[in-house]
Amino acid sequence: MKATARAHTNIALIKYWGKRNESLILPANSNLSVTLDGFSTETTVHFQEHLTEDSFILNEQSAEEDARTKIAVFLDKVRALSGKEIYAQVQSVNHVPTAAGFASSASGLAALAAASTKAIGLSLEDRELSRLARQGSGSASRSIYGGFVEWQMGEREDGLDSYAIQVADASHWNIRIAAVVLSKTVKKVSSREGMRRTIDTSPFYAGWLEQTAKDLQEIKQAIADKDFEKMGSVTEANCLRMHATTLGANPPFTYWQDNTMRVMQTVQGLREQGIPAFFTIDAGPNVKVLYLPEDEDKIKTRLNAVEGVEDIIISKPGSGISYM
Ligand code: 2P0
Repeated sequence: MKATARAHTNIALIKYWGKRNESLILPANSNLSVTLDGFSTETTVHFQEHLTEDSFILNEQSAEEDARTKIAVFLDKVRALSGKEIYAQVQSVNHVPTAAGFASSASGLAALAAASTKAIGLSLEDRELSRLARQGSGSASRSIYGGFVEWQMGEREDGLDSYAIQVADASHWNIRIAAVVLSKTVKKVSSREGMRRTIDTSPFYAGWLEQTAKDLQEIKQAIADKDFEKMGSVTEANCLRMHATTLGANPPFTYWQDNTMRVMQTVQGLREQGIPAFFTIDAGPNVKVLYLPEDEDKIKTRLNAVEGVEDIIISKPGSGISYM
């Protein structure tokens, strides 16, 4: 009753921002991401009859209580699915090129969903695995697949139709994504709390939702056509609109820092010089930059010169779940 799985993290081009059901983790909007080959989590789950509770070792250290609870709550769902009352030792390693606060719940919960279901003897299709991973962390539903992935919000109250599908595989389009690591990052509002506060209090939220449905259709067309300018401009506008909703929340907040703004302005400056580059930002200060492989040297040189940039980690579209 032991299995090991690896999942890569992902970056949303069309953001998931707000839940319509918090306990089932059902999103208020459909969203779309690229799986990144540069960041992954490898997780081993070992169910054993003699255990009386779940344990969790993360990067070779006993995990904190919050993380252990999240794992145990997720494994309760796996036990319920299998009908087996048995506890597990869980060991995870985050493969992140530098220690930069890039550890991701997306790769973590996707790898846990894959390893735990296999270890307990369930044989789930990708769609079922995505639906299960979603209930651990919304963005994990997308990390089941490689390449370009859409998490379809679904319509049902029970969440049975809320799972991710692959839009195009990793070989479809040879783009690059640079994760720009910033030197000082302050404690942020968690994405869970940020989403909740925004959906509950921001008057800008309705406008965000309305435009996001259109953005999703446009970006799917741009991906099918491999239209980089279109894909990048929709991505950047969608990111800016998501972050605008936080400024309208009560109390207002932002994930940006001064060095976040400097990277954004550098990317816009690259475009003014004819180099197609576009940024996107999640619930934190770090910036991801999308560009084409032929521009890599120029992009790296310019980003490395920005005050406050500590490192740049380059990814290509990566693969979905794999078993070791
Ligand atoms: C995304 N984010 O689409 C968005 C954009 C952050 C900003 O998904 O509450 O860890 O566990 O479902 O998936 C981060 O939130 O949140 C996220 P939960 P999750 O990638």
